[in-house]
Amino acid sequence: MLNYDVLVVGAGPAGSSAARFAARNGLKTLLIEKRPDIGSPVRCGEGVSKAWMPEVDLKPQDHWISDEVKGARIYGPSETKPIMLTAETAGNEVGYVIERDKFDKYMAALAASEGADVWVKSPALSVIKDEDGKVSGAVIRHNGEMVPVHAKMVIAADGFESEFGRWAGLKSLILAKNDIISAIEYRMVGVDSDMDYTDFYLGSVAPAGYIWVFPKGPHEANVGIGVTISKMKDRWDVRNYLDNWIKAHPGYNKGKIIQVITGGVSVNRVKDKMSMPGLLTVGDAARLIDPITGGGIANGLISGKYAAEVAKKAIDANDFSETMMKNYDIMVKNKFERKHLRNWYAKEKLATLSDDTMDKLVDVISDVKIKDISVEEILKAVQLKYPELVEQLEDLI
Ligand code: FAD
Ligand code: OZ2
Repeated sequence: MLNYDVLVVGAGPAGSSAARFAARNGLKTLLIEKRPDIGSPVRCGEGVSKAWMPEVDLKPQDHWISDEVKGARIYGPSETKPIMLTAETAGNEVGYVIERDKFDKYMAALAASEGADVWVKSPALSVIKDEDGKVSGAVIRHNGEMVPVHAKMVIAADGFESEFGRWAGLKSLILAKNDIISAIEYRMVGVDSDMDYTDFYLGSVAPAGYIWVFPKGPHEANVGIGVTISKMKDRWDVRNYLDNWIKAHPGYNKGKIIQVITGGVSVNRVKDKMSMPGLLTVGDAARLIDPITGGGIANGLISGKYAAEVAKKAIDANDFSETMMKNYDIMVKNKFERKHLRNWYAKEKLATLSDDTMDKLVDVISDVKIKDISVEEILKAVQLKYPELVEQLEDLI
C-alpha cells in the first residue's frame, strides 16, 4: 500500500504549486496528472500580469515567455479610441504572454525539485474515504494498473471540468449558467497584431464576454473569444462570433490558423465552501477564476500555496475536521472574496449595456489617466465618469 502525506490530483498551475509548497513544507507529496504530457495541449490565452509572481516565489524564465507587453488596450464596439493601460501610466507592473505548456512543465519541475513525486498518464478514477467520511486517498490508474494511494490530505486541482470534489460529495461548487463562459481560441500566424499590447474587444461582438488578441511573436497571436453560455442560442455561436469578428478585420482575416482550442471558464463569486474533511480544492476546481478578466493562472498558484499551508497545519495537528479545513476557505476568502464580488457585479452590469452605452463608457474612460493596470483602476475611472453604472458596487471600489 502506498502512503503519502499529500496527494495532489492534477498538474496544472494550481496542482503543481500545491505540490511544490507541500513538499517545501516537508510533506511527503505525490502529484498526479492524467495527461501524458504536462501542459499539453495548451488550452489558454496565455496572458498574465506580473504583480503576483513574488507572492508565490515565481521568477519569470525566458523559456516560458513568448512576449513581454507594455500594456493592455480595451476597445468599445466602434473600436475608435481604446482605454489604454500602459507602463507609462502604470509603473512597470505589466505582463507577459507565456508558453503555457512550458510554464506548466516548469511548475511541475519546481514541485519535483522540492521533493514531490510526479506521475504522468495517471488519472485518479475514484475517491478513497475512511469510515467516518474523511477523504483519505484515490484509486489511480498508473502503468496500466489500478493503484490505491492513501494520503492524509488530498488536494483536488483537476481544473474547470473537475470531478474529484463532486465524487467526494462536495456539492458547493456547482455553477449558475450566467457564471459560465464558453471560449474558443485560434493561434494565428500572418496577422497584424501589436507585440506591445494585449487587446480586449467589448460589446455585442462577444455577448457578456470579450474577444482577446494576445501577441505571441511578430505577426503571431492568440485570438480568442469568451461568451456567457446563458446568452448563447446554440453551441456554434461562439465560433461564429469569433469568425465574424476576424472576417471584419483585414489584419486578422489574412492570417492562418495553426491551432484551435476550446474550453470553459467560470466567472462566479467566491464559493462558500471549497473543502471537506481531508480534501481541499484549488484553482479552477475551486472556481477561483477572476470573474471579469477570466484570468485563473495567478489565482491557481496562490490557492495552491494556501492549500499546502493548511495541509501542513492539519497534518502536524493530526486534525482533519471540517473546522481545520475551514482555515483554507478563510484564507481564500480573505484574498479573493471582495475582489471577485466587485468584479462579478461589474461583469453582470457590463452584460446589460447596449453597444452605444458601452462605446460612450469606453470613450469617457479613455480620457482618464489610469495609474495602475488593474480592474480596480478601471472601475474607479467608471465611478468618476459614470457613477450610476457602478452604484451597486460603490462600497467595493
Ligand atoms: P488546469 O490548468 O485545468 O489543470 C488541471 C489539470 O488536472 C489538467 O492538467 C488535467 O489534465 C488534470 N486532471 C483533470 N482530472 C484529473 C484526474 N482525474 N486525475 C489526474 N489529473 C487530472 N487564465 C489566465 O490567467 N490567462 C489567460 O490568458 C487565460 N486564458 C484562457 C483561455 C481559455 C480558452 C480558457 C479555457 C481558460 C483561460 N484561462 C486563462 C484560465 C486558465 O487556463 C485556468 O484558470 C488555469 O489553467 C487554472 O489552473 P488549474 O491548475 O486550476 O487547472
Ligand atoms: P487585476 C489578467 O489576468 C489577464 C488575463 C486574461 C485572461 C483571458 C482569458 C479569457 C477567458 C475567457 C474570457 C472571459 C470573459 C469574462 C467576462 C467578462 C465580461 C466583460 C488587466 O490587465 C489581469 O490580467 C485588465 C490584469 O488585468 C485588463 C490585472 O488586473 C482586463 C480587461 C478585461 C475586461 C475588463 C472590462 C472593464 C471594462 C470597463 C469599461 C491587479 C493587481 O495585480 C495590481 O497590482 O486582477 O485587477 O490585478
